[in-house]
Amino acid sequence: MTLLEELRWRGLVYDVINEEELEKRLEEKPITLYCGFDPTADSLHIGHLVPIITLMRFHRAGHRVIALVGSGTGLVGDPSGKKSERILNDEETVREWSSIFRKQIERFLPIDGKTAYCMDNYQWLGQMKALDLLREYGRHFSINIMLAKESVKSRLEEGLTYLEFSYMIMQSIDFLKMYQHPELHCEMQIGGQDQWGNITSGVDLIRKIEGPEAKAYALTMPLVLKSDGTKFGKTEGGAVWLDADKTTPYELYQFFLNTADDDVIKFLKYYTFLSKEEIESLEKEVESAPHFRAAQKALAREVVTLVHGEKAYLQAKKVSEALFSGNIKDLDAEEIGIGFKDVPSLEVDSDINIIDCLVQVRAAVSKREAREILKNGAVSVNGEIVKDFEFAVSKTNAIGGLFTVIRRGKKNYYLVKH
Ligand code: 383
Repeated sequence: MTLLEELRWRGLVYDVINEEELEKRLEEKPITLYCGFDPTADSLHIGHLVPIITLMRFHRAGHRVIALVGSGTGLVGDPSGKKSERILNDEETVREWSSIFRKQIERFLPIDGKTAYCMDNYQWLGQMKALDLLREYGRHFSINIMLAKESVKSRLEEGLTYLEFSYMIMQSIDFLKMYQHPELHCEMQIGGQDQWGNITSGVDLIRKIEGPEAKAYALTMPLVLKSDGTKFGKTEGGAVWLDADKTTPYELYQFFLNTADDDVIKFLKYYTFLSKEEIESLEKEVESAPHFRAAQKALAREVVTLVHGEKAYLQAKKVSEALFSGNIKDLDAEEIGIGFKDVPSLEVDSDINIIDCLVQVRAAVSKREAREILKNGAVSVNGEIVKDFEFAVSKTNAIGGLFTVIRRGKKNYYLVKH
């Protein structure tokens, strides 16, 4: 399979400019391509992961890749796919977020300045004079064409300011600058399907300035949708982040582990480097033994290992398995903290009777109910069933002297912190 054939098989090709020519061009000699990321938050999220992994696929196939951090465009705000104007962040915040983005990108691409680069468009956009912008570039942009772009058209009713209207010009200048760059000679841009308008506008600018013979290529990837049609990557708590302090490796593991059977093969193709054979064999397993969730486990393993490394993956898996089987005795205090970050908890500074404890942590609504569930054997403390009404929850028996884990029934966990 050629790279483009592989991307097609993975469902990663939504639209391409010059598909046939691109196919030839990629086989001929290495190409330089880029994808841009605007620092609009203090971390990248899993929506950015598909284009990052796609850059990795090109890099592994021998092409040169550029991850462009948009400290310049981040000060403007892309209207593509957005229903309303963005918040205008100050320069310092954007600069700080850019440096976070750069560090995160370095986890995925070996930025060596030869085969993989990380650029920042503030370098050229930050210096540009208003008159140059209008005279050198503005004259190549037709208002008619700009108004016809989806990102603009869809916002005409809701409202769009001149600031965001100008966004596509900025992104087009980026493509042109990197195309003209003597060392980079970047001929291709990739992005999500929401970026089509901005990317094609850059291709047009290159042709206008460099002449109709200039070759610039573009490829967009589909928006990641779940089988129910909703956007992938959002939880009740918001985005799924690549920063371990915002979304822990365990939470990331759980997120992918909970992928629906109908989606898991598609996501294995998007988010992993597993081969066609491996994915097809997992596809058979989803059909014959869905309850084993082999495909989900492979997906969660690949993503967590890629984003946070093997150690974090093994720990997330261990916590996940212990919670699933109820064998929490295998976990140390750190792992308990990871696994029970969001369960109801109670802080105590001395021993506490089990019945009082069950009521206080709201595992039971009354002492009566607490006795009932104890009698029925529905309560376990640190993995052992407790029936004794006099049992004391104590620091001496706590895991690592810190936590007592209480379970009611099969799935309801509570944490006592000593
Ligand atoms: C800035 C300058 C360029 C080229 C691109 C940009 C950023 C672009 C944008 N992209 C999104 C972002 O930054 O706004 N205008 O959050 C997302 N991307 C990628 C991908 C995606 C897009 O970073 O579809 C998801 O991740 O293109 O929404 O010269």
